Amino acid sequence: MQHNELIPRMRAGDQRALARAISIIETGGPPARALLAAAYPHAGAAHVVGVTGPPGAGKSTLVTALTQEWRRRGVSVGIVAVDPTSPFTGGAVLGDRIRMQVLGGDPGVFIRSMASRGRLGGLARATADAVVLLDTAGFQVVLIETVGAGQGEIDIARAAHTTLVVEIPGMGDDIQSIKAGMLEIADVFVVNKADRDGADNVLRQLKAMLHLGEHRPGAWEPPVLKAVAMRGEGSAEIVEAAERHRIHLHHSGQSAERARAAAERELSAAVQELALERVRGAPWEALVTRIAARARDPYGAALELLGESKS
Ligand SMILES: Nc1nc2c(ncn2[C@@H]2O[C@H](COP(=O)(O)OP(=O)(O)OP(=O)(O)O)[C@@H](O)[C@H]2O)c(=O)[nH]1
Ligand SMILES: [Mg+2]
Repeated sequence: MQHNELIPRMRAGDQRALARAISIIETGGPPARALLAAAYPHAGAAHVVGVTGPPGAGKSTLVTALTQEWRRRGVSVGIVAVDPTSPFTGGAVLGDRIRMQVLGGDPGVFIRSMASRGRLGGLARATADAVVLLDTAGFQVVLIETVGAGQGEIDIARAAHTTLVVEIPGMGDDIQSIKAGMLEIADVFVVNKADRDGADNVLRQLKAMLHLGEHRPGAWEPPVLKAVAMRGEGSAEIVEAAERHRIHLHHSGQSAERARAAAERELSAAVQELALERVRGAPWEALVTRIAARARDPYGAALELLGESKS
């Protein structure tokens, strides 16, 4: 299959073409950029929903349940499960596959696990580009599952229009598992595993935490919703909250604002990636050695690499 055939094919619903295209962008480099350039004008219609939370919170189970709910409503769903762990263990990826198996065989669903393959710019870049491809392929909702562990994952979540933060009872009485950053990015809180003791406690604490923050009139108030993802309970309310949030973004003008902020991040990341790629030649290792030995300073070395004279 020629590269330039991939975009029309995946837009016609060919999932093999889409899988191939995502592999190309995972690898990165000029073929990835050519593909993305061809895809970009077609993207922008999907509702991108991030699902993040601590390991084992039931994110994959929830993603499966939400997908089933959206499918009942006739909405097509593309899923990107991001595995920030070692590409060699594959454990989480395998778990996701098994968990999401029930979705197999539906042409309105596409599932892809992403692992870091050493692409410059990392997993966050590859994920953002994969989302563009799913969007281009016509999926109306694109779900991104990430473990809310570090800055990289928060960056991934930031690329979403709507971010669901999943919490569970039994992580200690206080919800310290919620990092400040997570509180900021949450548009909807989901207390999953509500079949367990302590769910109402977590619910109350989250609501109390949210009330502590300042409330501006007309601002979005993140709802706190209970779920038993394993049994699909709460899925309808969560899907509805996500859709309400999307409408809020449009009516409040935040859609346009966020699109600009995203465009700025994209541009800045692209400049970084291209600049790095351009200079990753022979002198790199030698310069690193010299900088480590304080025989060279990083800015001077960077200017030299970029071919500019020192000023
Ligand atoms: N009791 C209970 N268990 C659940 C519920 N939802 C998921 N689980 C279980 O929690 C475990 C972890 O579920 P996953 O969906 O793999 O969780 P995850 O957050 O995707 O995990 P990682 O991707 O590895 O971080 C599984 O054994 C699920 O069956 C629920 O609502 N109640
Ligand atoms: Mg998972």
